[in-house]
Formats: sequence, C-alpha cells, structure tokens
Amino acid sequence: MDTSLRYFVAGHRGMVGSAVVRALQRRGCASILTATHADLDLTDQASTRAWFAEHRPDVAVIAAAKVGGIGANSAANATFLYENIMIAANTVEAAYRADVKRLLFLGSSCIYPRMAPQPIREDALLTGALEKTNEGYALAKISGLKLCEFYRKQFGVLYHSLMPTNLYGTGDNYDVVGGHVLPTMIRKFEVARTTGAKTVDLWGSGTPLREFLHVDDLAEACLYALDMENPPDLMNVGSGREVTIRQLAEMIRTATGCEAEIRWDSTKPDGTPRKLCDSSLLRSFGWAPAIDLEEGIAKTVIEYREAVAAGTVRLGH
Ligand code: GFB
Repeated sequence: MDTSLRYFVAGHRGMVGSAVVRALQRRGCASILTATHADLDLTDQASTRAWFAEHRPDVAVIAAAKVGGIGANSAANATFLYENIMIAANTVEAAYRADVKRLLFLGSSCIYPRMAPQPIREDALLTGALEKTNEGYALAKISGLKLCEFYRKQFGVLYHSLMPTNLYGTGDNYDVVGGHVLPTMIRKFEVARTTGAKTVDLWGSGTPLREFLHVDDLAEACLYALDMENPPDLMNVGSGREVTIRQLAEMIRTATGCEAEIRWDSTKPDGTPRKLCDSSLLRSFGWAPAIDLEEGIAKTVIEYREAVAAGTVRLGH
C-alpha cells in the first residue's frame, strides 16, 4: 500500500477504528489523521464538510458509528438509524467535496435479510425483511453502502464497503446492558468469578448461531481491500466459523475459569436465528483470518483483566 498517502480514520477511539490505526501504523503509514468527537461531530454536516475541506485526506476509512448489542439496538432504533445515517451521508458527501479519491465504509452483517440463505452472500442484500431488533442500524448501513456504490458510479470516486460479521477484541465495550454478547459475557463471568457468585444470567435461549471475528483480522481485511485496484462495491468479512450462543458461553466460562452456573433468561430477545457470512469473495483475493476464536477470547480476557486493573475498561457508549 502507498504509505505516503494521508489516511483519515473516522472513529479512531472505537474498537474498529483503533484497530485500523494500529494496522496502518504496522505498515509504516506516515500520516494518519484522526479527530476526537469533541473536535468533529460527524452527525453535523457543516463541521464534517469544514473538517474534510481543511485536512483533505487522500483516503478515508469510515469506522465511526453508533454501535451496540441487541439490547441497545432494540431500545433505540431511532437513534441508531438517525446517527448512523447522518455519519454515512455527511462523511461520503464531505469526502467527495474535498476530492478524497478513496473511501472505505464499514457496515455490518445485520444489513442482510433476517432469513437470508446461509452462509450469506453479498447478493442477498435487499432480498427480504430485516431483523427487527436492529432494523434502524441496518437501514443506516444499507444507505451508507449504497451511497458509496452510487457515488462511485455517478462521480467516478473509488468508494467501497466491507460488511464485517460480529466483531470482538482489543478496545471493546464492556457495558453489560448495551454491549455486544461476547464482551458482555466476559464481563459477566469475570464479575461472577471475582465475587464468587453462583449464577450468571445470560439472554435468550442460547440457540442462535453467530460468527465472530477478531477486530485485528478485520483491520487487516480493511488494508487488503484498500490495496485492491478495483474492489467490488461490497464484500463480507467473516471468520467462516459459527457457534451457538450457548457454545460461546461455555468457551468464555472456560477461558475465565469461572465456575458459576448459567441461567438463560427467556424474557430477553434471541435476535436473528443465524448470521453466517459467506466471505469467499474477499478470500478469493487472498485475505484470510489469522486469529481463531479460542485464541482470540483468551487474549481478550487477558486484555480485559489488564484494563480492569488499570481502570481503563470501557463501560459505555
Ligand atoms: O452481540 P449481540 O448483542 O447482537 O448478541 P446481535 C445477541 C445474541 O446473544 C442474542 C444473546 O441471541 C442474545 O440472546 N445473548 C446472550 C446476549 N446473553 C447475552 C448478553 O448478556 N448480552 C447480549 N447483548 N446478548 C448485533 C446488532 O446483533 O450484531 C448490531 O444488534 C450489530 O446491530 C451486531 O449488527 C454485529 O448479534 O444479535
């Protein structure tokens, strides 16, 4: 990749953005631009335009988003739709106005229909109804990827998208109410282990299937996509391995060394029954994940313990 270009990573304090920054640094990129939320509110059109006009990056990676797990999404579909649609529209348009030649937009596998054939290929997009618990987030991400596709077609700029599966890893958010399932389970089992609690309450039936990818594998996929001269508009990024929520819980209980009993709370939602990405398109260009789930969970538990000890664990959105 061209390490002399100026790269802007939107959302550099989040799990995905910080992993992309680390990956760009590993490649030796000299100029990585970032902006804190206080300096640049991406939901604000005027500030976003002004920022791009002033800094004029060569490449933009849009990893900024309002994100959360099934609890946060289902409680706030309006906020997830509004904030994410504003971020997508403002960044794509401001980048175009500032003559940014290349932009990589990050979405999510929840853009696909709830009952899409599995593993889910990119061409399943817009073929059926969405999962209700995260419909707002999904609609915003669909709009974002379509903006990229249409700007590319209409204006000749190289704007394209990756759709990652469920992510976890360094810098995750451990908020047990609004967070994603994997970090939430780490926190719940760690709290039970350290307090000696006899039970851990988890949500739903434990039967849904999910695919998990370590965020460092996603960051490498981003650089892979940015290296491609003529990337497809949309490519999935997943590990290819799915586990039930129950299996995930057992893995995390083992990794934490917690002996508490699991209780399943059926009043909480299961969400989509299955969500396995077909990532053969990106893999056909040579990318492959490097971190298997057990290894990634073990590393994440260590990082979580270090963050707790240092008082730096993220507990909110
Ligand atoms: O990561 P998660 O919250 O969201 O995982 P999604 C939800 C699944 O884990 C459901 C089960 O089947 C839950 O019933 N689960 C079990 C738990 N225990 C817990 C728990 O303590 N906390 C949580 N959060 N779940 C998200 C979307 O969907 O996936 C986002 O809401 C995004 O929009 C993300 O697309 C990738 O996998 O269901």
